[in-house]
Amino acid sequence: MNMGALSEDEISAYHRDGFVIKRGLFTLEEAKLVGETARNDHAMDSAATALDDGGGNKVRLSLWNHPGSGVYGMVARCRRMVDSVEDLLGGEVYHYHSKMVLKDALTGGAWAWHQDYGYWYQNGLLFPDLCSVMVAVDAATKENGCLQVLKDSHRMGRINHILSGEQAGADLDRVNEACKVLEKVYCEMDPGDAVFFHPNTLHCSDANHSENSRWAIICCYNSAENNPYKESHHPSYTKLEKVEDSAVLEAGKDDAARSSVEFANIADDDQSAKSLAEDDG
Ligand SMILES: O=C(O)CCC(=O)C(=O)O
Repeated sequence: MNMGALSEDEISAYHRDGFVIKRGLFTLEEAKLVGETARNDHAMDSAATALDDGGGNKVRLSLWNHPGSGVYGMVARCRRMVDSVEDLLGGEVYHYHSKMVLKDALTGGAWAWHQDYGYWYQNGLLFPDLCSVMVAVDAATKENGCLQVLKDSHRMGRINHILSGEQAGADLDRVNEACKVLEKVYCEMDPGDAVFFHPNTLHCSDANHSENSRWAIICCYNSAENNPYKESHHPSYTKLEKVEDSAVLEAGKDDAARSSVEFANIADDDQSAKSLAEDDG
């Protein structure tokens, strides 16, 4: 036990419900720093991939595999994040990737119901021993398309995923049945709040029809013992160098380096959704 930011009750809630919301994991100042850094980050903007959501809007995201030493990297590497995830997964974890979801006002697209392990299973991971942490950069509300989770759905195990448009979605018959018996929770969050969720937790979000953007950073971790058996576009075990929590604001002081990170080319590299189309013939 690392003594991360989550109490024993919160850890139990995660295992019971498949997610837990931690209010104020990051301060408003830290969330603002991440938002300001990202909004001025031309590399992030040009690396952003726009995926058709099937409803006339585009989901825009930028992704990086290694956390780096800028502000985004410090968010992913700081103790309150990593120690908390290690407390949830019961041992050492490494950085699997992070992304910024740039859900812009009026145009930001919807995410279909899916499980992260629905994608990652394709990457040679034997066990769903991973965890995603979404940190609100902007306030996330029902109106601007906050994350929705189906409480308890992690107990369903991995569901088949089918390529729809440019996203992989969980088998809709099963999702519809699950929606009849499980509670849907809107994860409304203030900047700096975080939701930790299990890779088999069904989640989605609506398009953003509001005047307010809903950007969020999502850091994903894999258990060190769950090293993939084959190579993919996300890294195999790479030791995660933890930093103190103060490193987030410290990194913001260096204007030249604060946005430093190497973005992945999702369009060319990410085969996990595309391979579903191939599997389906
Ligand atoms: O940003 C969102 O609303 C959802 C993102 C998501 O589901 C994912 O990255 O897997």
